[in-house]
Amino acid sequence: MISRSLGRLSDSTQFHEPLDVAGQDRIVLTQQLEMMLRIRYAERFLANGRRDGIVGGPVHLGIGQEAVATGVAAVLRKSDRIFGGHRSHSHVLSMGGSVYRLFAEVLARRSGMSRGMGGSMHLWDKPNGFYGAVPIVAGTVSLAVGAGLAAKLQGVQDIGVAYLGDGAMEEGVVHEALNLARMLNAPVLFVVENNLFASHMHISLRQPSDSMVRFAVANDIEHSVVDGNDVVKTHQAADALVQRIRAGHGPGFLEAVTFRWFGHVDWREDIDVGVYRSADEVSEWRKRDPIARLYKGLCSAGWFDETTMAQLEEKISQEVQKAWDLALRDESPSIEAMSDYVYGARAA
Ligand SMILES: Cc1ncc(C[n+]2csc(CCOP(=O)(O)OP(=O)(O)O)c2C)c(N)n1
Ligand SMILES: [Mg+2]
Repeated sequence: MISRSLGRLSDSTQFHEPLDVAGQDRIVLTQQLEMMLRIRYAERFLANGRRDGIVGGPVHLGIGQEAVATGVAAVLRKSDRIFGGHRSHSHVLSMGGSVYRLFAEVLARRSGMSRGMGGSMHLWDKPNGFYGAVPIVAGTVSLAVGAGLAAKLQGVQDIGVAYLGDGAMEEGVVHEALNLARMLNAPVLFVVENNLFASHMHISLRQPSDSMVRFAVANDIEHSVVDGNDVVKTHQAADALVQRIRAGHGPGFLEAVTFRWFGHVDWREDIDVGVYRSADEVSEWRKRDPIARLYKGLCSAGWFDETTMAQLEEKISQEVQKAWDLALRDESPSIEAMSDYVYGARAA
């Protein structure tokens, strides 16, 4: 039987209440609400585009998980070195990445983040600190350690950041990366989005414990575990870890417990193929919605109301619609671009 070390944190019936925003900065929280809405609206467009056959390649949606990247990005700099994987729309957008260029990439337009040749799982936005995502699970984790180490050798206070999932924790390279990061005291933050699933398999079928921080403990790495649907707690935990990393005390490890509303890939819920994933569980987790919880917290504090929320949603909806329309009108890359940039050696 799996050891449920996470306890309440992984229980879908818990944490439905509004966030406690007492003592928090109203402007920061409003910006975080806006960012989470931007990520969600953008992913909804991608979901619908995929469903309607406008998007050709697969899209891995993180709707429901927006608070993780939003809370973490709040303590990152554009000069940091951030790496992601197959589900990285939120990672790139939370750093200020352009929704238009994300759409253009997924729609295979030459204006896309990877010149339209990579799609949803090959995002790159170095000006905003995003050094890249690849579909190979755990494929960028060791790169983040190297990039952090490079910053240390360069004498700058920038850090490497590796976003990975609970499934990625099962790859051998992650354990080498954790060990090396600690042995060299590399300035790197590991952010594990523990959404309890890898593809269609629940964690209880894959690991003897649902806790990811146990691997940080094993490597003597400073760590925290938070409700990843609470942007305030995620932000606070990331802040404490990153301050320590920038001060030269070596790596940090943040486990954010969360859940994706859609299935593994594209817009379906996967309640038919999922082991342990039922319509009831998805609907319970929807009540733990990171956006609704922050919105309700802001309302309780008297900082927000239905009208301001409607205005904000209208603004984001228009912004995202404009980005989509613009990207749709762009051209696809030429055939030569493939030999120049994919199989050839022309500089990016
Ligand atoms: C090395 C490798 N093995 C398997 C796959 C197929 N695959 C893609 S995503 C995924 C599950 C990853 O789960 P997790 O790391 O928890 O991320 P999540 O999808 O939950 O965000 C798998 C097995 C792959 N892309 N790369
Ligand atoms: Mg997962």
